[in-house]
Amino acid sequence: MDNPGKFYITTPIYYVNARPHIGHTYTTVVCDAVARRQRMMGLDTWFLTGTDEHGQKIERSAAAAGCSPRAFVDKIAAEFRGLWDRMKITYDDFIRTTEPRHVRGVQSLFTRLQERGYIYKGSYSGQYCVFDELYVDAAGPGSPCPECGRPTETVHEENYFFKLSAMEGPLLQYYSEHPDFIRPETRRNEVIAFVRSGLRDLSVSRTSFKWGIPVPNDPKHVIYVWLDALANYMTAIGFGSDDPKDQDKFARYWPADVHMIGKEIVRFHCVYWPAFLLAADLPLPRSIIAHGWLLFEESKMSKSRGNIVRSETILDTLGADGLRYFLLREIVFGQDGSFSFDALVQRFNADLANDLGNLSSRTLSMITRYFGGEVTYPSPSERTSGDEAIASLAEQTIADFHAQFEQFQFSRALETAWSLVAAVNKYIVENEPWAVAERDDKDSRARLATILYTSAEALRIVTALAHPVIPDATARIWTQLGLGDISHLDLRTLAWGQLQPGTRLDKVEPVLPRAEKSTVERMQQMEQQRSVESAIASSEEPKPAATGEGAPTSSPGAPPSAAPSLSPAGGNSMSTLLPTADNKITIDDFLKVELRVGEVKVAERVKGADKLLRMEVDIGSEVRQIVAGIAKAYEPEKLIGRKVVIVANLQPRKLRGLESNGMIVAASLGDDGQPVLAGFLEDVPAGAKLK
Ligand code: ME8
Repeated sequence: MDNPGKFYITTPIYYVNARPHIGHTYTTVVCDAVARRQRMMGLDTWFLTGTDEHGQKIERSAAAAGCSPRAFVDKIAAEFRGLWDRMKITYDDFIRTTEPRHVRGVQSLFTRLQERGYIYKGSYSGQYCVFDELYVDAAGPGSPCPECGRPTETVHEENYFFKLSAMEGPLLQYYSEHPDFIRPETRRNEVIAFVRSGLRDLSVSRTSFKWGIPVPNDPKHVIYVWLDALANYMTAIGFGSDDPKDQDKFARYWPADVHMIGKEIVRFHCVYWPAFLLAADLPLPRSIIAHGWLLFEESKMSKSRGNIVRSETILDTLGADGLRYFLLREIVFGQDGSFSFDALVQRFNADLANDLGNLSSRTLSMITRYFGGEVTYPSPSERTSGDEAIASLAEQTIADFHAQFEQFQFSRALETAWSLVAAVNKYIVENEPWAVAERDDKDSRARLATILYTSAEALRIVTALAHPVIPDATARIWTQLGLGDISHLDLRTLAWGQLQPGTRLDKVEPVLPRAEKSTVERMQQMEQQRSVESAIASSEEPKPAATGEGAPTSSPGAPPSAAPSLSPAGGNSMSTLLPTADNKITIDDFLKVELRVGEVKVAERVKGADKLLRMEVDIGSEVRQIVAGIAKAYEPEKLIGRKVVIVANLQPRKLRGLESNGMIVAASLGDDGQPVLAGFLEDVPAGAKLK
């Protein structure tokens, strides 16, 4: 039944309880690069992404934001989609679990499992983690969830159960017969150990909330979010539809070739999902590939830790190619990798602006200058060993790049391609075409033509290979090479010597300009601004006590969070605001805090207190004296005239005998809480209120 010429790849469907960040972008870019390349390799490719929109977590986030779940999920799903469009993600479909096609498909899967005797009714009394939508065994009231550390809630529910215990043997047999089903090997071993340790039946319905897909014929229950969510991979391509066109599509693409996921959701994909499919007698996906985490300041970047970086910040400064290249080149696929703005800008400048950008602009402008913009004719007889070396390195690069990319070794594949770029740049320097051009004899002219042909042909090959990763810049280089639309390129036939002499170049323009030194600072400011905005506007939960977030058996265990947090510098924390039982404050509580823009008029050190600065801050209606613990991070002179955010309605308090009337808002970084003042990119007048 399988169609060998097709390739179906999926990302996880992302929760819409908060906005996307570069962790989500990472998985999506990896899948996009793979999908683009498979299309260029002639495969009938289908690339699916989407959003996971049901469950109590989302119901509560919507309530906290003061809107209906429907309005809430519509807004965040649109943000994901908009971001993927800006990132040049070529998804073929975007599934939302609130769509009728999905609801129908999930109900059909549920009924199928029921009819085959794998679902029965029972009851559960015990602890439940709302965040992970998980029942927690052997935990007393209020005890923390072993996955995320948040307090569990006690529930008594009548539920439908899936006979997961019956799937232990079939799963183990499947893993052993399909060694490539779970990759990498470490994850496979963890999963096998987990299943061997014994499986208990799984509750697959909930009555404690409403925001979900009703169980067929028993609408008091909604279907467990993970059964709902996992089914997206099939419902999006027509599972559960009566329409023959949908049925054809399902037959054409199922089973998926790759489910790409982060390592924290391995258990759901490698145990529950195949168990549901085996029970339903449906084909299993070919492979589930779990990558590592993007870390920021040593801990997993996640919305709940509050240490996220938004892709928009990078898109606004470096563009999609810069972020795409960095994610695939810098992070060794499968392992955890750190993100930093410094590393991002360094990579961008070194590899893209300098290496590829220079190769492209110098080669194409010399062809324009010396040969009127026509690709040159290499001399057939007088090839030097240097010319030969570039040609054979290029052939080797094509072979190695393909093999490495196929193995998901993106970083190595790009390293391979950039070795060719470096070799050609060196070749150009050594052969000095600009000096050869000075000599006006026939041999020199032939030599110049060969050097420029060799450089242009190598540029063409790197451009073709890198296209799935940096689609924009490569499409422009391709056009400038006179080759038209790169989307027609067939990667299978890529070989040395295909660039036709005589081809007319298009207008030559720089494609990858260097990022200025100030880019890092600009990005940091933008992130700061965005985190102030989202701390104020968001419905995101406060940070939990950090514990491991985990894969099946022993959790991979993130270290305790060293995440930056937003707090007023020098004292009280915002989290002391009237938290309710679930650690949330109401909008009314929030509105009690008066946040205003202030302009620093005077700033000076406080004698005998090396951390404190005394400031006079204009908040529109008056000038306030504020004492803040930011002296180690900021020179007083540099603060004069700076716009800051202050909490204006705090009771005055005395610090070193000085009355402080308000607090300045700052991010607090690292273990020593180094303050970074919140600010604005646009000009805002002193006194403006934040809300
Ligand atoms: O788990 N580093 O959704 P989610 C790398 N709805 N990848 C990261 C990351 C990080 N710091 N943070 C997130 C869910 N990701 C479920 C999935 S699928 C049927 C249901 C990526 O919004 C990574 O792919 O929490 C991870 O598995 C996924 O986003 C989790 O997204």
